[in-house]
Amino acid sequence: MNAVAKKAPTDAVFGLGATGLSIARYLKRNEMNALFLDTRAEPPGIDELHNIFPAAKVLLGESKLPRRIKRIIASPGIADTHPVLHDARKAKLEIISDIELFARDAKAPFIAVTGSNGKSTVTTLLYHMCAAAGLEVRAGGNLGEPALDLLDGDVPDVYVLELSSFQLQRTVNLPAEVSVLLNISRDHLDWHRDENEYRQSKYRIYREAKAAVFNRIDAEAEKFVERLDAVRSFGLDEPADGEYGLREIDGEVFLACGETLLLSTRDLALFGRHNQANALAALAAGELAGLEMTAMLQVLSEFPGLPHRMQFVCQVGAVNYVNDSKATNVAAAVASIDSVEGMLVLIAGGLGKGADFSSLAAALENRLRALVLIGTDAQMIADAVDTIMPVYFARDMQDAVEQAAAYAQKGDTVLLAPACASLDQFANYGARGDAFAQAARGLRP
Ligand code: UMA
Ligand code: ADP
Repeated sequence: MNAVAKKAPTDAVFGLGATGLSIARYLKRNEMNALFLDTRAEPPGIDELHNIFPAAKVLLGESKLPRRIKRIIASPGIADTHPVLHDARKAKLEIISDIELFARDAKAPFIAVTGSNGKSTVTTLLYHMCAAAGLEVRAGGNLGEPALDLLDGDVPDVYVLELSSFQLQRTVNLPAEVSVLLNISRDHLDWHRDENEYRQSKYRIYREAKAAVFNRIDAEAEKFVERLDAVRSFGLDEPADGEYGLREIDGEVFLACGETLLLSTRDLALFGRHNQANALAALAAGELAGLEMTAMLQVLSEFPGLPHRMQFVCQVGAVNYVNDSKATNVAAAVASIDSVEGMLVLIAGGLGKGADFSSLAAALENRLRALVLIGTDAQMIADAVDTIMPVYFARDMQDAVEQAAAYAQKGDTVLLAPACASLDQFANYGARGDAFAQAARGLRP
């Protein structure tokens, strides 16, 4: 054992999922030690942790604050109400996210992206735009590759980080080169104390930002960016000078900056109105980051979107099957419903995270052939949309797709847009989308 390892650790790493392991690797690279804890008896990262720190002290299933700890680096999935974090706050310990460590150590500028919906799409667009403009770029954070892993290896020209409200809430200093807040709608009320706390954690992205992109429909966001010189807004209305928005000329709709037409929405590879907003936000952020417009427009004309986001799966018996498993909250599901033309059979349900499902009813009015519900909060959705008929319940995804196929008529779309998290029935939204696609491809015309 070396001298570093012998010292009692003063850091506790809470959570042994993807983030916890990236923190362990980061501490190892920096010759720091820590104590590790996870509420589960068999957390997913335990074997990998032992590879990184063979002699690590690990407390499993623990709900007591370890002694002699000065700081807790907490994984995003653990809510602030957890007794360990509650006691840590009482003891005035520092509680930080992996993003705080990233921001302290990053040797290249970073663009930070948050929002209730569209984060992954915009983060990925910006990644491709930076690459197309000739920059060395690495992207991650909530997107998948944990932020601290991005610090391993050569320093790029720029990082692009997708940030969740959980990560932002525990980040003290975030001096992003450009901060982007796409939109805010109700979500994660099973983690945040209330909607206001959730909103404030999103606005937090602007606090130390050097430049900012905000959505024009959010008047509160505008107040947070007033102090900055370099600000761009985006929206789906007509843009004023220096703003990003949509302009209609002879029935054709263009992405535009002020009076300048940039790209016809027909040439945008992404699909749906919400993705026009995402494209505009990415252009605004790219401009503030100094990217060339031609390179950015090229990306917009080619990037077809990420898997499980409005992904066409197949056509069976003249019915289209579309996988939007990533629509994990109500606003996202409404955006998907609005993006589909014609009548639809909607498959929804899962873990509702304390959502209010009533706005689904308005979006589905005169559009719905049938609603097929799955998962824990199926009944809650049925109760909230009781003006909508007909509603059916399914045992699992296979059953849901088979029922949907039976209710769909020629020309309809069967849309998976669950408005819920997947974790009651699947490992993640990807597994849910795969189950939908597999069931749809297995249908007989
Ligand atoms: N958990 C426990 N006990 C623990 C620690 C975690 O039960 O001691 C549970 C959590 O409650 C949660 C699950 O384990 O249900 C995963 O939590 P985690 O914090 O360990 O998650 P990671 O594996 O580190 O993944 C996290 C993000 N997940 C969450 O914030 C829940 C991933 O975003 C992200 O890609 C990854 O860090 C790398 O940065 C996923 C996500 O669902 C895609 N994010 C939410 C969203 O987008 O809506 C915010
Ligand atoms: P996030 O990373 O924030 O979850 P994604 O880019 O993965 O966002 O998109 C997830 C889902 O959210 C999409 O499948 C779509 O249903 C919806 N969505 C995407 N962008 C927007 C937007 N700008 N406004 C509303 N809904 C959106």
